[in-house]
Amino acid sequence: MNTWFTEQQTESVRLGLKISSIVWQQRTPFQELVVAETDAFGRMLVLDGAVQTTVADEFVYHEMITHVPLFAHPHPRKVAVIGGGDGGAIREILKHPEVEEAHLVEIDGQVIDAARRFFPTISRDLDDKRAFLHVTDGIEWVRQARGFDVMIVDSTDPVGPAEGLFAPPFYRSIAEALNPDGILVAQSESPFLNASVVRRVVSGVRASFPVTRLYLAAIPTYPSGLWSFTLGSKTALNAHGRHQQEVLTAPTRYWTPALQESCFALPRFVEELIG
Ligand code: AG3
Repeated sequence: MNTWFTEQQTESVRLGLKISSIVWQQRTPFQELVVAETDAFGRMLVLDGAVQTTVADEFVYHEMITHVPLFAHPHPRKVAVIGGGDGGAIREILKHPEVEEAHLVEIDGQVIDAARRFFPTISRDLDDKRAFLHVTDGIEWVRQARGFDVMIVDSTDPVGPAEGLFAPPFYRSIAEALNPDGILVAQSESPFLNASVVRRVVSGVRASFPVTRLYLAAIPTYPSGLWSFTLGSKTALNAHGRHQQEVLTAPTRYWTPALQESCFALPRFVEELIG
């Protein structure tokens, strides 16, 4: 089979991946879901034409969206992921022994079902006794949530069901759901190809969090390969050094203690982008 999957990332940029098979394809009530086998990155999950995750590079995204905020927090006990139905963020969060509850709030239950069925290495901890699954609208759910230490917005691009997850009122309601020392992280797209989204997320988070930082990671199957995450903290980020002890119950492949200390140092063009 000589078939190519193409993601139209912008009007003038496409990503092409050679695929050996389409494993599953379905229209859910929210989006078009495709699972395909790629030659270069292994099995891949696509929602509405946008690559969400591949078996070969998912570790970068899932480790960086979780360990950076969890180690920035002095005692992350209660954590929530909004989106992230594949379960990769939950798997990483549960490597922290001090986490007592990891809530997953996914609007599309069929993403969770597909992850369980086709991505066992990513979804494997969704049945952990510290994992709590809520198949519901994240915006509504966060409005009534209280007492969280860390909230992670693991969303798709800001179109369709995820649009409201990029809006300032959502960050405000996350700030209210967090404890006084709480931390938010949201995936904030590519500084090369989605500069206006990066700015939108940073300014939205700044409006509700006194401390706002951006950090980057290299994710080859996402637009431009350079991806950003925006962190908001209600208090100063004090270097309590928890990341220097070997506290994780399973190893990481991208995140390291040294990366934790250096990840907020940005390339100049990104510093200028966010002002
Ligand atoms: N969520 C971020 C995916 C955004 C990728 N965008 C794109 N390919 N146009 C990933 C979910 C993984 N848990």
